[in-house]
Amino acid sequence: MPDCDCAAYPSRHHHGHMTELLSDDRIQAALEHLPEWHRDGDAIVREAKLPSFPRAIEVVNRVAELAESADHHPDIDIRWRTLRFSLSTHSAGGLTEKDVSLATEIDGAVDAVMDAS
Ligand code: H2B
Repeated sequence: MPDCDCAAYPSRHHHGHMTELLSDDRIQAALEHLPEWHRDGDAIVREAKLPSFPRAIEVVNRVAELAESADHHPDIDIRWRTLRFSLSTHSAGGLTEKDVSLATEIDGAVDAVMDAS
């Protein structure tokens, strides 16, 4: 696999390498597509309230699988049935496309468990 498929992107829409720090503008643009998320300094954060503690843990387990697959891991705070996810790329010292991508996947996990509840 090439380590970049830059050639696939028109230059105006080039999103850079997954591990590059994002500009403030790119973070703002990404958050427009992630309405559940807000920026908190070098991280993006969302909370999700599930119908029960076991359902919340189900979300955590799904996110654990997604994080392992991506080799990118969120901070997770569990308070009964409310979860708080905080994403940042520690190796880069801030936000990268990896965080945007994982945020999208976490939304999918929350929605799937909500729909099953
Ligand atoms: N997760 C996050 N959020 N930031 C990192 O810098 C990071 C990670 N580094 N998961 C990964 C694992 C690194 O330790 C491995 C070796 O790629």
